[in-house]
Amino acid sequence: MLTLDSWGVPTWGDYDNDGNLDLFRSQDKRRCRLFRNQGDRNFVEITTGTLVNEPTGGTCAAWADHDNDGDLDLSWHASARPGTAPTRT
Ligand SMILES: [Ca+2]
Ligand SMILES: [Ca+2]
Repeated sequence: MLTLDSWGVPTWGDYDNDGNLDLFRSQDKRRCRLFRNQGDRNFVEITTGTLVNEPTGGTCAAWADHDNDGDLDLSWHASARPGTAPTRT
């Protein structure tokens, strides 16, 4: 069971191109979380890499192939910090 302690947006995308949809969960002002679909109804949390190490978290996210290279890219709006409104891709 997945428990989360902040609001955010779940979004599905196949980040590793294995044919199984993976789950990215933005979390406001907390580290975002990425779960790799094992293909057998089980998910494993990915805890390393840029997608999950943004300390400010994010409020919304979407997968798309922004640069047309055939791989999904993820954009999310980072949680507000005083004087900034960054968007990560
Ligand atoms: Ca996948
Ligand atoms: Ca791409």
